Amino acid sequence: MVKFAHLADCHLGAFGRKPVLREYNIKAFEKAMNICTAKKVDFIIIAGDLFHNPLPDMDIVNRAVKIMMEVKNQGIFIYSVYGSHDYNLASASLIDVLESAELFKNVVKYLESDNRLTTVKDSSGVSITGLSGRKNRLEKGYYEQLDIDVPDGRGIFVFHSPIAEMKPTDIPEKNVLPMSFLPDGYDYYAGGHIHRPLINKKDGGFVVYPGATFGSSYTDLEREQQRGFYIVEDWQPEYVPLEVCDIARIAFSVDGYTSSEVEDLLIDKAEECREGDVILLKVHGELLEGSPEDIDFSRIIKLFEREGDATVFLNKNSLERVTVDKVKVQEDKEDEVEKRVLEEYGTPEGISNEFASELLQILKGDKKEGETSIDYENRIWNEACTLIEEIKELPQKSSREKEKKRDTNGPQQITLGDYTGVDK
Ligand SMILES: [Mn+2]
Repeated sequence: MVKFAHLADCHLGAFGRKPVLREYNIKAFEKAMNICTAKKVDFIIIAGDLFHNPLPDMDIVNRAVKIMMEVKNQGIFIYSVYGSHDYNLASASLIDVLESAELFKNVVKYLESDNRLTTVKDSSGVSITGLSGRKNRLEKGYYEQLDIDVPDGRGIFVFHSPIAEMKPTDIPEKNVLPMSFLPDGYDYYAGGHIHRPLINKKDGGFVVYPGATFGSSYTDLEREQQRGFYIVEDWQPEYVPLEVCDIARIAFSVDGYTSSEVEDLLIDKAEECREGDVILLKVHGELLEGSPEDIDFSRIIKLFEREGDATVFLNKNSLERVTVDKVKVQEDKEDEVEKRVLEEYGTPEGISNEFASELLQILKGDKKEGETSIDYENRIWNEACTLIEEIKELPQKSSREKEKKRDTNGPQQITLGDYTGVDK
């Protein structure tokens, strides 16, 4: 009777600028590997996004290698595919390096020349076939032309893509793959990419997303859900929860309060709050009077931290000052909406609509395949600075304020604001 573990989306190295969360993340992985060893699984499948970047920090790599080495020394093999985060088109990814070191086996045996996907056989007799995930669902083309040697006997298909029939509502519709894309004839479909546990069936086989072992973004942590992986015994998946810390989620609406009232209320809340190793504090809504800058958030955070017993993450992205005048525009295209808003709302003195629109285009730029978050932020930042430099002779109130803000708070401000989607 075969027994294997199925994990995905470990994202080791995520929360690069938040060491406490980065540590919980790798702890969750370590715990999962220890459970796999204790339960004596035959092998382990990691369905993509083992690492958060194609080339993660070396201290994370070192820890991950040690953890996986122990598993290997118990005679347990790890099989993996690339995820959208650890795939690197331009050069080798760490996954390739670790495969060369025989720490695990990449099961994507794909021959580009004839779109042929072959299978890897584990010593238990189970065949494992895999296909990687790519950024922006570039793997879709592979599925469309795929030619697979469906294995005789028991087989597992490993993939890293969102399946339309299992898609949670907050994942965008575009680029999901229909379940019919998954090749027929497998006993188990080991999925990755969706960061929450989901289970379905295709013919006789289970289609499973174990979800993230911890999570890779604040959005992940904000979701109240289980975190863990599956152990599949005799083809029946059983969920194994992983708990490494208590997360307290506090949402506070400022609607109807002035900025000074909000400060007092949050201080009271902080004094009452006694729970959570990690506190996600979300302050949202529209102030009755005053501006978000009037609120002393650093003092509030210190109080919530309870002298270091908790780590606090503040999200005040949807906190607004008293509305000036809401602009109403109705256009079909995104570009047209932006253009109309700029026309109607206007820009600060000395800033032309053309400049504002150019800057907006830069700030909206997508992350490139294989680009790390830090490289991405730096590139966008540099492109924006270049544009700002170009019009330096003009009065530069808004851009200078921005520079000042960045100097004092560092790029962390940007990361805190990163609430976009599962896989950013
Ligand atoms: Mn992922």
